[in-house]
Amino acid sequence: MQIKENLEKRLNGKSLSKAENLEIYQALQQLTQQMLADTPRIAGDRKLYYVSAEFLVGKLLSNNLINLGIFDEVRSVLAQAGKDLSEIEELEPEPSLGNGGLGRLAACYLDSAATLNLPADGVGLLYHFGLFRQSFWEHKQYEKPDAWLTPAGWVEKTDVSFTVPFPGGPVKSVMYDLVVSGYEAGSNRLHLFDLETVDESLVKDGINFDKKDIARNLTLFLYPDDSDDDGRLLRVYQQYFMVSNAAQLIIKELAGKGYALRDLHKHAVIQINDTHPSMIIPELIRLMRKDGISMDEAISIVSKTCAYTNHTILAEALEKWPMHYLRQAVPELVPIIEELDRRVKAKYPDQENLAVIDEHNLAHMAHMDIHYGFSVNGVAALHTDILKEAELKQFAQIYPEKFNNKTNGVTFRRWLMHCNPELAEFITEKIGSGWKKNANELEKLLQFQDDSETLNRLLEIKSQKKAQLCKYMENRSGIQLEEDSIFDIQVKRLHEYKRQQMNALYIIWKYQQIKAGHKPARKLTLLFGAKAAPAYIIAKDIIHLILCLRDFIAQDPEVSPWLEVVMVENYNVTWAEALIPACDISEQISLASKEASGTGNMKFMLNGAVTLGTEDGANVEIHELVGDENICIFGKSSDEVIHLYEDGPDRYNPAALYPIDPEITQLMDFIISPEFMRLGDPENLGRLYKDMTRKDWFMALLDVKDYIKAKEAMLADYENRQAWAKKMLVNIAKAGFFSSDRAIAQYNEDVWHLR
Ligand code: 26Q
Repeated sequence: MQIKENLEKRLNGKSLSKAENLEIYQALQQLTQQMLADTPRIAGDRKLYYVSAEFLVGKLLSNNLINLGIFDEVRSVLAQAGKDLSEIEELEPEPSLGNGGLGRLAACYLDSAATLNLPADGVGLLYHFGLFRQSFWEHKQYEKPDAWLTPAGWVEKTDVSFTVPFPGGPVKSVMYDLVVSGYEAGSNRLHLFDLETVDESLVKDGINFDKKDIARNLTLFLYPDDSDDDGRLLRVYQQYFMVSNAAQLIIKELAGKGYALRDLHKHAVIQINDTHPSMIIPELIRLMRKDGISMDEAISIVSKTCAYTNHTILAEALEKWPMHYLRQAVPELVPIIEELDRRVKAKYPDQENLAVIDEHNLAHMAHMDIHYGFSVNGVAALHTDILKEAELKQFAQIYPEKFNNKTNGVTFRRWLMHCNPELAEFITEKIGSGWKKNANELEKLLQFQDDSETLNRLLEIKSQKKAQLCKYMENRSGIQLEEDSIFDIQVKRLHEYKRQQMNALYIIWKYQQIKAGHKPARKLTLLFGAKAAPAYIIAKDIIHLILCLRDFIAQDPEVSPWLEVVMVENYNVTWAEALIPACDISEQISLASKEASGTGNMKFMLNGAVTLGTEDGANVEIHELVGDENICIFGKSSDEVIHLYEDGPDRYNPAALYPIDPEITQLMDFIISPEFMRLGDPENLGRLYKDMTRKDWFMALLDVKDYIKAKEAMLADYENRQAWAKKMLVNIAKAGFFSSDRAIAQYNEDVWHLR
């Protein structure tokens, strides 16, 4: 049946042109769901289970339409009826089942695994409330629960259920499935486990709730990182619930294929996404022991099945659970974890830094993964080097064969074809459509790097995407952006190491320059999007600073024609899809050595933005690929930074810069100046000022002058439009390496060996 007829049948005969957008959305969703159900399930004799506490999938309608190959057809059928697909899509709620990079990466990887027709399912939790919904009031962040689950959505209840043994008594799970479609390929599943007894009515005002009643609250919330302490025990319960279900599902599927449990490692591979699912190791051992397998053999089988990805080098983000938590939440795992620790200590009696359980009775989840998994990978070349040479050096020395790098990637279906169809079509016009299946073919664009017609088209498309963002912004926030200004964008979680505060210092500098009469060649619009973890005080102070700067500048008629600050409320995947294609300057300014990879940097590059960044994470690889001409790198190197941290008391001290360096003093003093304090809250601004001038743990003051210089150089470069367009072109052409298809192919080649 034709799409139009099919939709109208679902609308009970109503014509498309007469139907409301919501009705059309529902009809389209059902049609798509039906087509997904009809796509062949990818099968194989050796399957991957990607276990992750987060899957930040984003809206699914367009993504599925693209993967089913009917996006263009649907769009034009709707257009003929006077309907706009992007307006219809607006009605879809976004599942926010992730905090940021790690969760979004998991979603890109599922997309690519299905596209490559690899048997690979995701396993995670069905949070009733995703990451909190952010709003701003009086220059501050407020958090509200995000009830994203709607009765008629993409998630389908299955009849699979397991019993999870908790100390307070067993609980029963329910498995929900989301179809993961590959691009013109078969489909896999994302299995999300829920607890039947969860009670949404526990959530009243805000995002606080009774954390003690496990049976009623287990899957209510996704944890924001750097969460408050009293949630930690509940997080252990959540993690155990996730891995126990995952382990039982894996074993059930193995048995379903007729294989013995001892052959697990031959038919299954488990990717542990950061340490959040690490307890799957002792849980599998526990289940094997129950099945009569000896401890030695169980450990050996599990160690051949599990692989671990590390996503962070920040010590405070590495999970270390107090043993008394584990005794309380997962008593049956404790003797197993103790045995795993005993074996390590027996083998390496003099090396305390290899222990699973340390002298403070903390269980190091990463250590357990490294000893009892067969692969450990970092997520960008620099990150893996730092793991091998510094953070996890003691492990790399005893297990050199386990360590490998897998530089992150992003799916070009969502991050180009869906969010920037104009650019995607133009690329296809120039080099054919082979790039959609083989992203390296984007390099063919290089032959046009001196072709002024191509360059002009790139500039036109960028203007078009900027105009679209202006409209979108006006509709959603009532803010009128200036289309002809330079769009400089920093969107990512709010964290001190990502240094949104350094960007804010640039804004202060620019404000002061304009006040002093140095008018720029063109207006600059700085766009931010970031959620701060609710308990992360300094991060919230940084949001406060940015929001105050926004209004302070907007109220100044001398400066506002040249400078504007915008912070979007509730930044999420949907916002990213609108912002990234419209970006001129991509801000990737983390303190070198701190950002494991970054994936936003890749999405921006792919959409023709030029990176302003430090030599950190995957920026290093972007730099290598595009060359000095097509990226703007500044700041201290990771080696320098690592030395500064090693130098102990002689380490970097901001007091050497403030109040000694007059330029830095002028920037910092602005924050506590009476006229600025009048607009903001003296408590927040005072605290941030103190922190930045006395601690500055992520060294914003160290790099800020270099940063200002680099940004100014970029703004000057921007004025040579042809030269800038050439930079855009080279960035797009070289982005192929950052396709998640490449990343997944490498995981499969080196780690998974699926078949
Ligand atoms: C830990 C304990 C308790 C509560 C929460 C957490 C928690 C939650 C989320 C710890 C970490 C996260 C998320 C980490 C994350 O997103 N890391 C990012 O991963 C990306 C994909 O590899 C990288 O590109 C980023 O550089 C990295 O910051």
